[in-house]
Amino acid sequence: MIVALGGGVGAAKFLRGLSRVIKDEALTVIVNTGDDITIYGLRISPDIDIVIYWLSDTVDKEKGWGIKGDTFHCLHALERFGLESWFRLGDRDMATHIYRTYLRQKGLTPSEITERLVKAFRIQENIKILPMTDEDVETWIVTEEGDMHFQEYLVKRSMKPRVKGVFVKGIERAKPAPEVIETIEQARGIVVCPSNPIISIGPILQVKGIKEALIRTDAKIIAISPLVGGAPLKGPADRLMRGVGLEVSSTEIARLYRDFLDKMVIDEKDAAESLRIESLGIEPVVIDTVMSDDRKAESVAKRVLDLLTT
Ligand code: FO1
Repeated sequence: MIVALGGGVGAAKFLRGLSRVIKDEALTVIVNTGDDITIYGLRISPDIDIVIYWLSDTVDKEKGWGIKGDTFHCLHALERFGLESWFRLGDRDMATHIYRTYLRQKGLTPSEITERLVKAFRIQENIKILPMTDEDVETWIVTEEGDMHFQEYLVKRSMKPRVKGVFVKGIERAKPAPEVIETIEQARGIVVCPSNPIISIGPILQVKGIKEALIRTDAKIIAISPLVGGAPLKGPADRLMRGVGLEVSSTEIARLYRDFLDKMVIDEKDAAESLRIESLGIEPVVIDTVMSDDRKAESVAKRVLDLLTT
């Protein structure tokens, strides 16, 4: 069994590639839920939904999130009542959030709801998606203009306020979701997806017991850096890393994962970092990590699978 940890568009693109090259081997994806937010009373779990939409080929590939061909009639109708509409929820995407909220009200856990969504979107039988925890957690950003939810910082404020820190509300009482720890212990290989180390992987590592399980497991662990040429292709990884006092580099990300990491895959443009990564006791692997289409995502995934075997 292969296990992947991730969240966000970079992870989902990679996982789509992996799902196409992994054949029948079991793949379990442990997904960040720190990006979750409640809007109009609906619980939205962007990282879970992004992975589901990519793996079921329903995603809007241009944006990287949401459903392809979606319309926004409901959102426009809500604007009539004076409600804010900065978080662009499409009509079909809204159905996912209504269904999630309906099941939560019936008492189902996020893990149980995710399992139903995976079935409904007809994702390959060998793939399981687990939220990192069933407790509600939310990543907040400390900025010069006050604390705000990560989605407010990213989407409403377009990453403009200067970042001073990051915290995950509710993380102290978050237990790993069922199967998370066992899956890490039983895996033959683990991949840390090319995701933001602060707001996508960071919250997963803060859930009680997950980091310890990664240190304990016999599985080989490989991370793929989300940086290309020392910067993220999209998103706030550089602003957030700088904001919490880190250097923006793949070496710094390797350092964050050094307690459990065996190999670090970095982009060709960052090849010069190889020696620094090696000096951390982590094997650097230099490839073209840019996944601009399915074929390139498959080729990155194939290389990572080979690295887990050798
Ligand atoms: N990202 C945006 O930049 N703007 C949006 O309006 C937006 C809406 C949205 C709705 C549902 C969903 O599942 C994701 C959505 N995202 C949007 C993406 C999301 O904010 C982030 O990409 C992830 O949280 C990063 O992991």
